[in-house]
Amino acid sequence: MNAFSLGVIEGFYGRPWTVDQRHRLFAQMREWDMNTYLYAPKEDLKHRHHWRDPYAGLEASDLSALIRDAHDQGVNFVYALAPGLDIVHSSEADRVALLAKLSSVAKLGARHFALLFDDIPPQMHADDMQRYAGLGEAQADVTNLAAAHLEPESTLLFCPTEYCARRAEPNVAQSPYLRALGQLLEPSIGFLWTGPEVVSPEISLHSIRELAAVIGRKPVLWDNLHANDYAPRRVHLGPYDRDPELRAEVAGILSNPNTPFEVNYPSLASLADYIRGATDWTARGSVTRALSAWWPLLELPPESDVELEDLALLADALYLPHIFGDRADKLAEAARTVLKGRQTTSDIERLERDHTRLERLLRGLAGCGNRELFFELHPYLIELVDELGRLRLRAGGRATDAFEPFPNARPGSLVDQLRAP
Ligand code: 14T
Repeated sequence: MNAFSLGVIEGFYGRPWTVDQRHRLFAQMREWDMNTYLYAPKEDLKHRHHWRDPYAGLEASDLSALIRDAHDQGVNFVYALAPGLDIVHSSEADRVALLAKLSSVAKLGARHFALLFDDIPPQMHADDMQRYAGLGEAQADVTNLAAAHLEPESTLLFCPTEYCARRAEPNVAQSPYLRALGQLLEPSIGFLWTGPEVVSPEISLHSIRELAAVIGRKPVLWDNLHANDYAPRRVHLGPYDRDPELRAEVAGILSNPNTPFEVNYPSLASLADYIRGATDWTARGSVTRALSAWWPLLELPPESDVELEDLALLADALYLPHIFGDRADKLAEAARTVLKGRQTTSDIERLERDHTRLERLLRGLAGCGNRELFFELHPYLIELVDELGRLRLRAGGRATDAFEPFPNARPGSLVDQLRAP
């Protein structure tokens, strides 16, 4: 792809988004100036486990309507196929099956494709070992075959098995696998990469330049910063927080976000904001802009007394996989003073104020028009309100018995932090 690819990957394990959610996503993407949607839900059987099977009936008509809608909204619909679980790269039957599957999806309207080889068994089939020096050679061969088969205006993305530095053997610079791909993969094919880790807290410019030198092109970032499919009972409402200079080092940024569709507005709006951003861009400013833009979509009743700052507090508590936002850090600090019996007036005030904020937000959202969003956020709000309520009693000296923490708080969650001595 020539233009910078910016957008969304539906690429997680677990329940895929609904047809209706995807239609709403495309409309939103147009507003965000996002141009790429990568269809890769792990649990669509015809995407991965049964990759050879064509779509039929309702599935086929839904997919074709979706592709049309994406293109109407100015979004390139990229259909990803993940044949890696059991493909025999040298098998004529499998090569025919692969091309036939791509053609069948092209018939439904798709112009852009991806082949994904992530999360597959590392062992090659015995037949492939006869024909190829390694897995990189085998994957490059079938991917080039697919590229040659597609229409001239089509594009192709490739996701390697070593899709982050942690998975590169022995490392990025010396991986025979990545080197083979760099040499063999047609230059027009895009190369997906998640950074140093599967979920990368930071992605240095140097790490991307090092990879680019090996693969002979700038990678397209498959960013799992907001993904939550690996962490039940966690959701990420924080900003897209990366070095602004990263934009110039990659051929695109695609976010594979939270599995519950409705909670993804802040993360995706913030990614769009990051791309638009000037050099003085900050994560903090971006999250504020994203939450303000989200506000009307919550459909709060007119009599609601909820404040934007209440929502900002929740977002700071459910921030990013590795960190909390400022407000949540300060709240956790105040909570710790209470548990040590050393709270000052300002600690108590903060606890009371933040407890009040989250209570008000819980009540407000309970009456909001965006029901799905309320249902997704409800468990997190209950947990926080409950824990803060008990801390508040304790801070006021009204809880004489031992502090009973919220049962089963997820380790690392703010609720868990609030009771950490
Ligand atoms: F393709 C890759 F770039 C990628 O990220 N693959 C999966 C992805 O579908 C998933 O949503 C994401 C976040 O959980 O990570 C990859 O899946 C994994 C990663 C692991 F480290 C599955 C199991 C793992 F142990």
